[in-house]
Amino acid sequence: MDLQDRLTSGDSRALARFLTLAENNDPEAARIIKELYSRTGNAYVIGVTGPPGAGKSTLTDKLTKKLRQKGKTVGIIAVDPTSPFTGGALLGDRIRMQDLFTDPGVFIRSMGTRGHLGGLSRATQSAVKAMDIFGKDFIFIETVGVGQSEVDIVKTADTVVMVMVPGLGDDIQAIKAGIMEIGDVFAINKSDRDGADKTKIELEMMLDFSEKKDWRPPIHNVVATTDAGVEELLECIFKHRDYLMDSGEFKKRRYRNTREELINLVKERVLELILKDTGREYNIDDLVSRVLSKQIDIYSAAEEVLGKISG
Ligand SMILES: Nc1nc2c(ncn2[C@@H]2O[C@H](COP(=O)(O)OP(=O)(O)OP(=O)(O)O)[C@@H](O)[C@H]2O)c(=O)[nH]1
Ligand SMILES: [Mg+2]
Repeated sequence: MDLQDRLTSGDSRALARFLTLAENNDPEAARIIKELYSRTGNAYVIGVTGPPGAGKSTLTDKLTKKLRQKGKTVGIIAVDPTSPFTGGALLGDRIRMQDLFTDPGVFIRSMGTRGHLGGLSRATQSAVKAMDIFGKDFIFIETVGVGQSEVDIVKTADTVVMVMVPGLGDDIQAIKAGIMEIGDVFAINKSDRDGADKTKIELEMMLDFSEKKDWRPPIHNVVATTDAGVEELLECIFKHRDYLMDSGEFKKRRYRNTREELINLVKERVLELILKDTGREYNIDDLVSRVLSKQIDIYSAAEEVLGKISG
């Protein structure tokens, strides 16, 4: 059987193999997705993000166990386990999610920041598609909520769970612009620590001041390590899903994401074509030097590059 058949027949080694191809931007991964595209779009994608060490993996582990109890299958994509903030997280995740590694209904994959950033987001999107084709009911994408690329990745989820911890104080102020708009559900994890109620009040106040939308993100106190509040958090996620479905917002989100993905693919492909065209690498660095030394202006430089495909 070839990889494609093994993937659709539920062979998890085939899924692992496929994800490696996707990560390496191997054309075989794109070919398989092309063939099986009609099977995508069924899994519900949950983004889990928040500051380093907030308990995202522990919470994902607990949410996954609840979904398994309900008979659902789960895929987990942990993005960026090699970031400087989270050194060794991969090993940590193995410990935090160890029961899940032996559960055939769960597939866990870590994706590193290898290559450049556009590549990571494409690889993540391919991974979501592969797990979806594979038949997973729910897919988690865990990313550290630091940096635009991580935010872009998690924005492709259907429901984004923002994990906060007590005592963030000024940090909340600093990151609020980015987080307030992408969080659909807020979890204040480590609520066994002091200041959990205060953090909740602060977050509620911030929501009061932010732009009013039809869906007001619920804020939930949880303790991932003891499972306290996790069932209620999962209910909040389901409520958000119902809201998306009933309001038509689900279709709008998927439209927005597909549009963005399409544009990015085209952009990436065009750039690739230009830079690799006719077998000789286009020397973009040379052009940059010429712009800097004012031998050419930047608009003409861009036209020169584009001229390679249009003319
Ligand atoms: N006290 C307390 N500790 C927790 C709780 N949840 C997680 N932790 C601990 O916090 C640490 C980090 O947990 P992780 O689940 O790895 O956090 P993370 O957000 O995935 O971390 P990175 O992926 O490295 O950013 C671990 O030592 C956990 O045991 C909680 O609710 N209360
Ligand atoms: Mg983690």
